[in-house]
Amino acid sequence: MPKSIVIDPRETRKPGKITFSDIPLNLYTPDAKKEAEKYGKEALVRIYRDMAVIREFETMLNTIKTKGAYQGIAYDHMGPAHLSIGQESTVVGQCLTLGVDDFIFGSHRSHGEIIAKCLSAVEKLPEQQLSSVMETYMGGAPLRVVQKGHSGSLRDLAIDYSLYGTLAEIFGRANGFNKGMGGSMHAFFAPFGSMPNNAIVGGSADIAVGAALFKRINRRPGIVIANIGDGSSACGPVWEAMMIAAMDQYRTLWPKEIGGAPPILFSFFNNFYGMGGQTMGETMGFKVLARIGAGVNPEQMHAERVDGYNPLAVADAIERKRRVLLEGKGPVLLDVVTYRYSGHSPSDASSYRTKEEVALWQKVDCIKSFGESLVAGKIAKAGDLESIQKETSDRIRRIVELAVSLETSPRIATDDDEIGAMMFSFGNVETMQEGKPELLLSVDKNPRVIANAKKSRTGLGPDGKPLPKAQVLALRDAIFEAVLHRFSIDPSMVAFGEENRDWGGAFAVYRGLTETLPYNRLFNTSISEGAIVGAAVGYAMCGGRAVPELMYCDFLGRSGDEVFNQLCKWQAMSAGVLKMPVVLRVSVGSKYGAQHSQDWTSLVAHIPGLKVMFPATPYDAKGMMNLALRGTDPVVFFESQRIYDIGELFVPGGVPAGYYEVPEGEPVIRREGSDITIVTIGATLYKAVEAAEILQSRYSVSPELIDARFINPLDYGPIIESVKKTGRCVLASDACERGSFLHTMASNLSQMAFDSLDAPVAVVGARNWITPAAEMEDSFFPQKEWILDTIHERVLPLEGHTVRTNQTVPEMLRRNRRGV
Ligand SMILES: Cc1ncc(C[n+]2csc(CCOP(=O)(O)OP(=O)(O)O)c2C)c(N)n1
Ligand SMILES: [Mg+2]
Repeated sequence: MPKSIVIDPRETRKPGKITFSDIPLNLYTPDAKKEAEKYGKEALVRIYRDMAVIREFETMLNTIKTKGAYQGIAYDHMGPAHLSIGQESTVVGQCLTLGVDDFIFGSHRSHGEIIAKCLSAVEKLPEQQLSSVMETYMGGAPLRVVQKGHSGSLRDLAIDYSLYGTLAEIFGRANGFNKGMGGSMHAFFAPFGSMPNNAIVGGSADIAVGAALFKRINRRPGIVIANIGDGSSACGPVWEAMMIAAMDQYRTLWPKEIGGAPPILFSFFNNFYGMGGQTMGETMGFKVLARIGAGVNPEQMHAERVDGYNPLAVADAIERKRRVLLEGKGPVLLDVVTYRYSGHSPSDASSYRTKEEVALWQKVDCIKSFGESLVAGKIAKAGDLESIQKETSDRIRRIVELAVSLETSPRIATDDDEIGAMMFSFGNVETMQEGKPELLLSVDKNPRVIANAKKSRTGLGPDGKPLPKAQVLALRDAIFEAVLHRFSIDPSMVAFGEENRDWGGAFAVYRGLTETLPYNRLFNTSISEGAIVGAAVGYAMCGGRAVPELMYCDFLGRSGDEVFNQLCKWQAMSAGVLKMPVVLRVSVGSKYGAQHSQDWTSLVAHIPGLKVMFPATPYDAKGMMNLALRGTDPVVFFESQRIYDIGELFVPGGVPAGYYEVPEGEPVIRREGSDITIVTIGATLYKAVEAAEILQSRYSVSPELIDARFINPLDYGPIIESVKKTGRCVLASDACERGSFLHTMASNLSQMAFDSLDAPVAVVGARNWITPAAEMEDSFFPQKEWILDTIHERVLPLEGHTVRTNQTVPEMLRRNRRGV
């Protein structure tokens, strides 16, 4: 079903010019009377109080970091504290009109955001809901600490609770909102709409887009704000996030009732510095950050500059933009002008700016100025404000006392039962959300399902010989079956990436899905690998299941941060509060040269927090995809382009039509033998099958062939059992030999099965070169001869064998010396 938008040369070649709309700069006009009417006296005083609380909280952290004590309470805080002293009005203004359903994501400098969002929720939540959150979150542990001896109102208690949960988190304590696993730069409190903060500059941008997509697609209320710094406006993933957020398709192709573009607001807290780099005049060329929006879409992202030193100017902008977002007309960009007096961190000597500049901003300090306006407008008396300062200082002192005490606020155990147990959630969840999955066509009417029904489910004919490829249910069909099954039962499931829709998936894995799924469940994205993965992370952490795709493994570098720092870490950094049901499909190429033919399984194997799977047969592809798609952990699912066409050659009966799963982490024996164990990962299995046949027929050596199929988690048990029997082991895969995961496996086997080994464990990998042209590829990827020659030279001399390649130890030495 091709798209209906026609690109007409008569239109696109017409001469003309684009005119831009004016970009408003600081157009809010303060009006004390109107503001008092609109917000009421109490709310205005609360703005002052909230700003004062944040200021005191961060002043406390600064004092502890620089002097080792606060109000006489000594403490050595070893971790970071990126303070936003001076910026309080931005966050309090932002949260003034936000509801609990509105989410904010932030940066390394987000203590203020967490506190502002929590205090806003404390004010807005009905009392019963408020106490229920506090009583149930982490089994009520943080609540019990602040409850002891507290005599004020429930909302007052909830303020203590918010501050204590945040500070305990910063200090790495078990009562922290994320059990101390997030710490200062990653702390958050989801029940109040304060979502993960990110130590990677700009890291929240694409994650927040994913959260906004979740809201849109699953019809959830509220908007999503990505609070990021001016420095982050130069980061690739931030641009990618804006591109995905601004895609035309939300308005042109998605069902109207979805409501338009995802409700995402990119809020740049523009303090004019990224550490010491000055974004206005030095490291960037935009002069005014709000200009960025004009390059993104005709609406110019509704961008404007807001005076972030006036909380009410920020509140006004958020309220107006919120309406735009809820109407589906986003994305929105705000350039929120602000300034931090504190250094980038407490150790920053501020050598990049003058004292005079800091003094200029201090003179118009947001808290001082706002206090003065309250007094001038007769909203509060100077004495009231002094009382707020005093109460705040007493409150922070109380919280610090509780948070520094190891007795009241212990740390979690640093072992596998505690930290290790947070790495994966091992969920078994049929559907991430309730409801009826949206399908355009029932599964049985899907054209590909109908076509597949005519195919042989086994790759072997009655004579035991492989059937022609066109007749068999291939590996790509097997993946399709698993994906379609989960789409048909989990209403929250979405898949997106490049060429996911009309093209039929980059390698035809999704052919037929377009007919069955509306745009809001299966869509093409811009060519934004970082944001594709980042959006999936945000979508999943809000409670949906996402299947993003990287067209080639070689593009993993483009999504490096999202895979290596986000996808893998948020379950543990949230102490299990968040789940990460994301299956990242990664196609491993061949025949396309150096930048399209690399197996990078080893890169992801190295990163804690990822499950890594690499099926090599259709049976496994379906069973492993089924397994991945009902879990709640991030899985990087590798698929080799070399074998997308292959039928099932190992499992008698072929690929079952119904649902089944491959047991997690279990390697499978493809051929039993007694003299040598050959373990493969991925498509190298088929080269090893050829080598095994020669070993048996030509040299009477009986090989046991194991397909690891999992990289993490991996049960070494069956491999060790095999090695115990054979005493010898060779490992082979298409990954470049140096740094390959196979070396980890070899090292583990050498230690775990040392007594059974008669020879060293040998590794056969691809050459440590660029992948040459298709015609020369056999000199790069492991061939059956390499396996045989390696066995002959390093494991078990094969009588009468003539080597074709040099797999000797001196050659290994030579190659390593040359770095190849
Ligand atoms: C990807 C990345 N690069 C560099 C850093 C180191 N770093 C931490 S904060 C920062 C400056 C960020 O500036 P900005 O986005 O304006 O936020 P601000 O610190 O001003 O709040 C840098 C370079 C990082 N954390 N992540
Ligand atoms: Mg900055």
